[in-house]
Amino acid sequence: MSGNVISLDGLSVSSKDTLTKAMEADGCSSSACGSSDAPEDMDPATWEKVKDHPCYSEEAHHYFARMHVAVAPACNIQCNYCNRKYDCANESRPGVVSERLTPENAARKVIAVANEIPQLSVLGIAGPGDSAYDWRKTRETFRLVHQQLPDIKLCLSTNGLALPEHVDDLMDMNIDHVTLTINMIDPEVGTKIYPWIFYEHKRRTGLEASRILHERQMQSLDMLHERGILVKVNSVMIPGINDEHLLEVNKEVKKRGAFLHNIMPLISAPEHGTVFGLEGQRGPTAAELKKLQDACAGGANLMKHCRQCRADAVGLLGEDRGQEFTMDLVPDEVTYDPAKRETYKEWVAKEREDRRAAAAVAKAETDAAVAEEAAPMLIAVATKGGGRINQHFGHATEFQIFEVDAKGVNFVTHRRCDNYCVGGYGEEDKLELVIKTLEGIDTILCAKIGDCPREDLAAAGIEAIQDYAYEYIETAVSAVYRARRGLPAVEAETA
Ligand code: CLF
Ligand code: SF4
Repeated sequence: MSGNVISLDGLSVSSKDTLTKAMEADGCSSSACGSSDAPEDMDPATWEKVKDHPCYSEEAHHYFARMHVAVAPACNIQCNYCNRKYDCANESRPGVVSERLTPENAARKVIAVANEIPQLSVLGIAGPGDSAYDWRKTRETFRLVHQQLPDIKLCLSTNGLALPEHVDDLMDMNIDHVTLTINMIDPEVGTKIYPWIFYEHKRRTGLEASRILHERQMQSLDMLHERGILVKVNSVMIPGINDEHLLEVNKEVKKRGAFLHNIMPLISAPEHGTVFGLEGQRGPTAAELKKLQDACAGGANLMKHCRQCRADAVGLLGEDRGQEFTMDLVPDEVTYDPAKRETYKEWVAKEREDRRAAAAVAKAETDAAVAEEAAPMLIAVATKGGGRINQHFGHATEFQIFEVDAKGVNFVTHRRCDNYCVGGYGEEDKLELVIKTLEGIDTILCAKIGDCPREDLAAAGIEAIQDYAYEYIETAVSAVYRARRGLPAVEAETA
């Protein structure tokens, strides 16, 4: 087996330590949202905007982290899936936070995180209310952060109702990533999602509320697109309410120039205290979500690696290190030290080229050797990031799912599961949950796995393989596929 062990060549000793620590930090990383396009698939200016943004580039999410600061508590609409009073550190969904920050504290926290997490590339403001409605705080936070860390990308997420008034400010601040949450383009559908909005000093309900919201969202999208700001549209998939309608939304936002469309499953439970949760409105199954995503092929590019982050999330997508950076742990005085981030960026530039080259070799060989009609395989991967198979099965709280066939290896989605192995001791019921999570999966690739879980997985028809530990995901997935099809192994070049 060729060993593509992560290459730290070119880093100083202290930087290697930092990097190794970062790569081995607890918590699972990765999964996906963002364009899967590579530099050759887009114009250089767009690539420059997305290449280090973990949400806008599927490739970047293996290497770069985002953080959110919860500076914008006020919101101007009510969504039936939102209750901002609910807070649980183990809960991970938009609108949920543990502590709200002033712009000054937020800027201090960003510096503290940037000094500790070299992967940090983006600061996002995603609530816990609406970043455009609570604009004064959002703008001041961005101003303070940009003053001290000019290379951090600024990003915001909004429902769009208050955005048109602030688009010129966005241009002045060089903000080139905005997420608009658009759940409908038909106000009739909107009446089932939004009980009210607050607009022009007045609370509005029913069809009037949804019509105004729709018009303002379309206006926001048009204004951003005209100005060259990349727009990602987030839509919450709500079975029986807007699931089929989201096909129309996908077409419309593509027509209006959205860069990406991120269709997210509704997260709904009675204990969240939301209208939908209390009414028993269910979220979609993984299969329903995939069916909708497949049906959207040909429309706006889909992001499939979204982790539905908390409004105070910190770290690689899929991990949340927010509890390491609560304000009581952030020093009163922090000075930004760019050295670690600069070293990390240099390392990533080399590493992603190596990875791309290795994946291209594997793909070309597979294309040439595998019959078109060969059935695809679904392979789950345990990873902490870096595009490598580098996580112990028992430590994985989610798996990245790849589909491989004669056309190549593609990231499909991530599946979350409980951490069945706590403190090194397996718990049978949690393993059962993991096995359920992996339904339909043929093979799992991980850095290590014990005999007991391996046997239980085998009994469920899932083969667990640790022979590709620390190799690139795509090359390993391709190798497994070739082996299953009885094709000779490809000796990929080592990094
Ligand atoms: Fe945050 Fe959103 Fe910016 Fe990313 S998240 S404001 S674009 S920096 Fe990313 Fe999190 Fe999904 Fe959002 S994974 S919820 S898509
Ligand atoms: Fe909650 Fe966001 Fe909807 Fe406001 S726009 S109600 S913060 S989900």
